[in-house]
Amino acid sequence: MSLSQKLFESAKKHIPGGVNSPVRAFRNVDGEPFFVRRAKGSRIETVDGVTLIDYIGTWGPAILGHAPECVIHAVHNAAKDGVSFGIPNPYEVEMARLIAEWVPSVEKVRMVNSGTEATMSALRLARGFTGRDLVIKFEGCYHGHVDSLLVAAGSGALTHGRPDSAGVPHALAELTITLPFNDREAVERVIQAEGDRIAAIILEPIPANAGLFFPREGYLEFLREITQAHGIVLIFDEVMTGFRVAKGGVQERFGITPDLTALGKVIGGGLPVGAFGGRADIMDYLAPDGPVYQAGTLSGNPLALAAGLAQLKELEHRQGYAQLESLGKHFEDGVRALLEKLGRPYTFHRIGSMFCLFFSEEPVFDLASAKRADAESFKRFFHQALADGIYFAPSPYETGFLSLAHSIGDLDDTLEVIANALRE
Ligand code: KE4
Repeated sequence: MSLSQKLFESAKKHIPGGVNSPVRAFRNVDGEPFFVRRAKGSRIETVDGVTLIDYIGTWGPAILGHAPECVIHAVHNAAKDGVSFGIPNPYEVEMARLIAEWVPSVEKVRMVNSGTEATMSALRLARGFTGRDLVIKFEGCYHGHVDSLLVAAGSGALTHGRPDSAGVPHALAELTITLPFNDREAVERVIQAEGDRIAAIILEPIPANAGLFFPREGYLEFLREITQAHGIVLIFDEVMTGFRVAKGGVQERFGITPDLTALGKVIGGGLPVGAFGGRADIMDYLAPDGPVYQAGTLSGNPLALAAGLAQLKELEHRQGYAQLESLGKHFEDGVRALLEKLGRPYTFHRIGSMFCLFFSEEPVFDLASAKRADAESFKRFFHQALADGIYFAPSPYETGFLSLAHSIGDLDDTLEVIANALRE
């Protein structure tokens, strides 16, 4: 029995499913998780001494690679002066200024401790600001474990949602309308029917939690226009894409200005951080100035913000986005050449340092098309790649990440492993 197996048996005694977040349990690949001892750069080392090239990067935060010196140094330095205050501290002012500078749609921002808190708070704020109750979300978009957003599509395209998790009251799920992504008519029909009751539309502008797929030409612009016309708050959930696909996220790449943005992952440098921000007239509805309550003991934690600031500054200093694009292009060219050579016309998506290989020969543009990919082929591919030293996400409904620590050699070694895994 490996040490990972022993640890997993022990973990299951006191942790539900043996994990502190479900995706880590490897259920989507009929497997059991390994346990990590340490991580550095592009590599992780398991407790059994196996080294793997990591393409998850703790689900997005490790954009510089694991344990970058700048982050370690910043956390060490900050910790010497105290690990938590619950009192305003200079790191908060600096982080708010940096976010407002990098993400022009953000005039004011509040720090929280996770992406879930960011989207949950943005939703409550939109409801408080508009005085309306309904929200629209999209199938395949994941916004954290927020009750109002763990809602599946109703039976018909127009009907209100039903809970997508036990514990979410029907009465609450009813206030969420879940629509297919990239379907303009569905949005038009709902807004025509109930536009004056809708507080917000929330979406991942590039969905990355059902694999990675893209908005159709003009779709984001359409959502911006129709929400503007009906006084509906447009919320971009950029927890994954913010500071990842560009300094200013998807909204910079597509030139769209949402009313509110949820952020997380990269801005914490691996420590627990989320944020939500946007139009000052909306943000000023938050307590203590306004009537919408939102709070957090560890919000603006000095260690977490020191880590995030160090990571963001290093990213800018190294002109990281140009490098990530170059690494991503090299990887994409390699994968596409492989798929061609092996006669596997699978759908491969990439934007910057985010990528996803669908085991499907069809176009993927929403959850339904993503679900038509072959999950069994993915499972075999995942386990073969892992056996050959490459750690991809243990689910076909996730996105892979490159970091500045991935070398061309890493990518070329990975391409050889992919070729072998595709032949299985
Ligand atoms: P957290 O509460 O997990 O920090 O963030 C929730 C969240 C919100 N919005 C988007 C777009 C997200 O991708 C996430 C979390 N992403 C998943 C990965 N697909 C986190 C991994 C996990 O759940 O363990």
